[in-house]
Amino acid sequence: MAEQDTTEACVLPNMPALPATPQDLSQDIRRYLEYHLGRFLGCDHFYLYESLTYTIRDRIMSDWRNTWCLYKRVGVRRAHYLSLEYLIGRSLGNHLLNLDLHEPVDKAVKDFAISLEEIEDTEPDAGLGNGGLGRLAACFLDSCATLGLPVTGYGLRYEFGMFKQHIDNGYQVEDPDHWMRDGHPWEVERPEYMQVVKFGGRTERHIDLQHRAHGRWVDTEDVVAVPYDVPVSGYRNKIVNTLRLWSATSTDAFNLKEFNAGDYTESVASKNEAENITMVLYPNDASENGKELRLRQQYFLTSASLQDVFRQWGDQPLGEFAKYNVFQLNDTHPSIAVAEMMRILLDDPNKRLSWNEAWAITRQCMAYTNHTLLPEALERWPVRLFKQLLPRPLEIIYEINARFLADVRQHWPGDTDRVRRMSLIEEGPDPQIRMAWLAIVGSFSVNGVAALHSKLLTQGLFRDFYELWPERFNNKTNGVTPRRWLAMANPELAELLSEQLGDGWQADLSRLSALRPFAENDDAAFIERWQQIRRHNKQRLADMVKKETGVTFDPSALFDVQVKRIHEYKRQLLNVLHVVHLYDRIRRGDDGDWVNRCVLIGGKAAPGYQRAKEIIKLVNNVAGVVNNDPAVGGRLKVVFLPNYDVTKMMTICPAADLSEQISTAGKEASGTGNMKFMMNGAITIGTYDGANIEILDAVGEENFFLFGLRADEVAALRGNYQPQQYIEADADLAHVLALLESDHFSGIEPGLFRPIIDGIKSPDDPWLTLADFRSYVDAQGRAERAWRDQAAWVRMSICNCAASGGFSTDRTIGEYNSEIWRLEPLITSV
Ligand code: 26W
Repeated sequence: MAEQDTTEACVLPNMPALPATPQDLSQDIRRYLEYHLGRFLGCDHFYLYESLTYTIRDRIMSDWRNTWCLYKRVGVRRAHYLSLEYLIGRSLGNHLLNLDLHEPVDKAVKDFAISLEEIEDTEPDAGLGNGGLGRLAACFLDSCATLGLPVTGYGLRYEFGMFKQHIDNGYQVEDPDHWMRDGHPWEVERPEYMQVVKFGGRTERHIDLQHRAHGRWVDTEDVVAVPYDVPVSGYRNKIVNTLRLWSATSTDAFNLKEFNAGDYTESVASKNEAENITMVLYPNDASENGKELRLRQQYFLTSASLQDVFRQWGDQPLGEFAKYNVFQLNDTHPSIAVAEMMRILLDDPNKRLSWNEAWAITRQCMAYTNHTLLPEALERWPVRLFKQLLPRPLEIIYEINARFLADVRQHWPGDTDRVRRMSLIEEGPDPQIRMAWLAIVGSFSVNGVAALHSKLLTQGLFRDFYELWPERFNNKTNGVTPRRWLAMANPELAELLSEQLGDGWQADLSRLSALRPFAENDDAAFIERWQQIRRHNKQRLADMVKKETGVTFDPSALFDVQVKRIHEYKRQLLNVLHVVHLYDRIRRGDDGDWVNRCVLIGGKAAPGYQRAKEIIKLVNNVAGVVNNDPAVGGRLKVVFLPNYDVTKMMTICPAADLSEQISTAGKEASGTGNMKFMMNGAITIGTYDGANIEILDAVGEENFFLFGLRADEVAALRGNYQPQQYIEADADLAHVLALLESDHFSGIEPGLFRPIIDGIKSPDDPWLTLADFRSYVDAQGRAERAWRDQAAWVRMSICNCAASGGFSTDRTIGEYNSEIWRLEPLITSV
């Protein structure tokens, strides 16, 4: 198909919006169901979901095109968000909220003898991400659209998203998530904008007719990238931005060559090899083990996206490119963009810029966000893999490095150690490319995701670079979108907020601060409503827990929740130690003033992360014993909730009383679950880490259960950590460990938890779990005292919600825009 640009569409007469009365909607649903899908009343609910989605998508289309046309006007500066992950979850409810269509659709679907809720429940989660980083990307897109910013998301259209987790005999089992098996009705395929991405081959030097030297990348194996666009609607502002997801397929030419040579099977096999690139999301959220396919994914996304942006740029002067385009790199995963941008500017026959010209443009339009300080999560790729897969980008990286190190030598003459530290290439028997260094060198902005994290970056990991270019480094504290995490997840609270604050808080969350007087003045009617709403939310969660695990949660108990990826640094183990301590207290009869508590833990373990999987098994075994011990009598309940995902969080976060944010200080870059809980009125029990610190600042120490070592104390303790001392000094801790060691929770498999116990008792435990035990248990005690005074607890709950206004991604994106992107918001006539 000939390449064409939607600019043409923009000169066509305006596309009128379709009417959206319940009758119109009902008619369209029926037409899609019967005339398009060939299904009839009484069919599987998924077809009703599909018909309704097409009906809604039709109502998005005109705004989508108009937004696109606004972008395409001359002089609009645009941002491109590059991310390997978008953890979107469901979309139907989100668009209904944004377009204000909930009511008419609710009425329309009555004609089909089904509730809107039932239809919504058939939508599979788009789980194209692992955890915090991927969900942040989805919240960012929501805020960009709501703020009217011309931002396009670029990502991969994984055939298989984040695996589904089920629990078998207490162990995690992974099932493939074929989320698009029945189709993905939100997307629009745009084959006319496909791009070709090169791999393999070799490089040549070449001088063109204008005597310009440049590289040539030849004998490559090419893969075609086909874009699928997903609409991203803004909140009631007629803006619809685009998430463009690339799907890999083999090139016709490539196939044809082998096909003509008579090798049918080879040609089909190579098609598979190409399509493998977007087959599956890598389910690791912290460590990557140099897998070739992962590097292919990174380059595929980056190259296709950059080529797409240059296609749109057309033949406008390249000297102007950086004035109108900025790329935000979501961690180092797409950081090869620095080399790819150089390659395009140097080698493309229509560009062929000099090195200095190309470098100036590249550096002016790249910005990089770091999401982790964990050394094992820092990406390094073996040079040998690059040589084989991406020989031309590798040459460019070498050249960037040579020029950069010359600057370093000039800045610090004779400091060879610094040169070694700062080199983009880590020397050794198997030299590695340091992707974070490449991202920093090639960017004008480098940011962390919470104040502490950004500070630690400049003092530790990125110190040398900070000393060289202090002006590049900045902080952008994360947020979450209040549309999904408050308006949709907590409809009853949303109604109360609208009654009391007026509509508008959804797009201006700072208005929540007006709630504080209700707490301070002990407004009885308001407090009663608040409690009633929380009670309903807790009942909904209890129903889900019952359905998923068979365990009964009593909504009058304290709901104590920790949901996030399973990782040692997040210290689910510390939580388990506390649970075992509570259980031990019951057994010892130390149960005066008892607070009934329901503990919920959920999250996925990376399939290759053995220790994380053992932790899941431990939680399940402890749950089995505690829930069935008659001595407990229901006063303590524990569950591991299987398959924690975006949709489950929408039921969980409005129902939690206590939000567990208990990472080893200095390890959690920000956390974003902490913000979802706070916004919905949960109180945090947490360490002085990540965005917890800013949550604490906003809500005040009296409304937060703070405990544990600080980041500097953690650093100081390391090296002379003596866990045995904590055990000897603390009878409660000794009891807990004795109970674990006695195989009380592993009776039929003695010694099962030995590795876990040895880990936390080791002086080498990097997470210093036992060092924070006493302080954690004390904080839990403070939480229980607060809980016993329900009136005081509700006040704290309201204060948390009231203080959460700053944790909207609208605030975060506002800062990205004013300090990094500098885009003009698009104005529409609403
Ligand atoms: C190499 C594979 C890989 C994949 C993902 C390495 C690292 C990652 C991410 C950095 C993991 C992640 O999701 N990080 C989280 O990002 C959130 C959004 O900024 C933060 O809130 C979390 O604290 C951080 O752990």
